[in-house]
Amino acid sequence: MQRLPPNQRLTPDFPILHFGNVPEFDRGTWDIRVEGFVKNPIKMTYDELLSLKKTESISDFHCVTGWSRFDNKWEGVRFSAIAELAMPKENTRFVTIECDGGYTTSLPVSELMEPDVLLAYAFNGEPLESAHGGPLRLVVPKKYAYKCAKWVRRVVFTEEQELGFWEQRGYSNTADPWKEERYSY
Ligand SMILES: Nc1nc2c(c(=O)[nH]1)N[C@H]1C(S)=C(S)[C@@H](COP(=O)(O)O)O[C@H]1N2
Ligand SMILES: [Mo]
Repeated sequence: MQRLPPNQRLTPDFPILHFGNVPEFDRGTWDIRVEGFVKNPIKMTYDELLSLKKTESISDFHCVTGWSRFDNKWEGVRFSAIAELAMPKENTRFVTIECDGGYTTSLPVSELMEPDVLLAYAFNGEPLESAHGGPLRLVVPKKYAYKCAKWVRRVVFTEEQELGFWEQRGYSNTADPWKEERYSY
């Protein structure tokens, strides 16, 4: 199978791409909230997050603007492990991810439960650089990278899907690089 999705080009670099400014990280006050349609809403400090079971996952990264980067070594907590702690209610089918700076994206719960989906706090064995989303970013290898939200602060389980930042601006909500789902029209 071809490893590069259609009309992508491989880059050895790691471009930095985002809307707005890189937020400051204060380890003492930072927290991550997991709430919405869950039985057990969670608020965790950075240290509490690091105490959860750590998972390493090597995956490829595909930006909708056309670059792809292979073999990214992410470390963090599996999304499924976070969901297990928060215990989504029965009718919960979607998740909105909210970030410092106001960026959002959303995905079906089923797609986030894949074992390669991480809330990542380290990259290549080092704490994740703030420019690349540190202290915490979502990694969803099977989607275009605008689903890989940087600076995640809030994970909200919902019944209906809320469209994310780029999804409200004409980008595909399903974002499958293999089907070249770039735009919503
Ligand atoms: N918070 C936030 N996350 C974001 C974005 C953003 O603008 N804000 N841009 C997305 C897009 S379009 C891409 S390609 C990747 C880029 O990640 P990188 O800068 O680590 O390469 O971040 C994604 N996550
Ligand atoms: Mo992107």
